[in-house]
Amino acid sequence: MSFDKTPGWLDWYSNPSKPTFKLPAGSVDAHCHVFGPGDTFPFAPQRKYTPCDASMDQLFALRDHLGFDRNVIVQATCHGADNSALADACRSAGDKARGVATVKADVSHDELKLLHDAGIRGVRFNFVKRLVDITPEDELLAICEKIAPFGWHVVIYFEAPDLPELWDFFSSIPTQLVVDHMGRPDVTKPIDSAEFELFLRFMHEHPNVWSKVSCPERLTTNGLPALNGEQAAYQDVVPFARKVVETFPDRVLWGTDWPHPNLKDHMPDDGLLVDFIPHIATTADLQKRLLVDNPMRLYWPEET
Ligand code: 0GY
Repeated sequence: MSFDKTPGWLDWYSNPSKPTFKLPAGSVDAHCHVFGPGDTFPFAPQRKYTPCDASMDQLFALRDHLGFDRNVIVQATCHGADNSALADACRSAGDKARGVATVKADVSHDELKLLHDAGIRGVRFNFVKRLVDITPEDELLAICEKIAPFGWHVVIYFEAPDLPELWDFFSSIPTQLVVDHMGRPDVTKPIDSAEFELFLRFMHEHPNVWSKVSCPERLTTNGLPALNGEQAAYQDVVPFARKVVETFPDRVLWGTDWPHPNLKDHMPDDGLLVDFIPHIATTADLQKRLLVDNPMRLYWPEET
């Protein structure tokens, strides 16, 4: 089946630079996606966007080019609850990939077992209204019960203004809970604004909550400033990500977010994104925890 991309769609960067920052051995890109290819793994009828293709082979080539050892591949909303492309990528990667799926409340134990055997270790609950029709909380809690026997965790994607109303529901989730992209802070607000303070309090009060300190290219309002010596790209995001890394060094993860769905003004060079890391994790110890120790503990516990 062939698909027409959403008008204005930006394709992933085909020739990323080699990062200057040398990733620690065993680093994990803990947030990335595969899209199709649409003729093999059709996009879901209920999707809110139609992307370009971004195959597992292209993802694995990027992994090797950037110097990562492993990937955590997150089901993208354009594939709905059909996890075929994700499971195929995880299986094909051998032990070098784990996955986070999207499932419905009526998913069976046998279906979950197949996903587990492919390498899936979590489910994603999405609260971003432009991406999904929101699933009722009772259905999400039913999913939590079904994944419990597998020891999976839950990944949540929401935007900062929605945290107050979601707080109680998130608090009721019994598993480890991983927040995508720091709960999407508004980086034009001060770092000590009530909104970001609430997010930090959420992490303080819930020892089961982790955060991906990913997506500066999505959170920035400056676009990509000219690189200037030691200056980081996406500088307006640096204080936020650095604060989370330094406050919760054992509960942070990092990922490229390749192939970067729904960016509107620019497509990042993934090599430059890797060069962002030492600006938010400023010591070798913090870098190793962010890129190796933490994702390994969550996704490959048998090897830690
Ligand atoms: C991300 C962010 C986005 C999209 C998705 O699954 C998705 O479609 O996650 C977004 O549009 O903000 O993490 O990839």
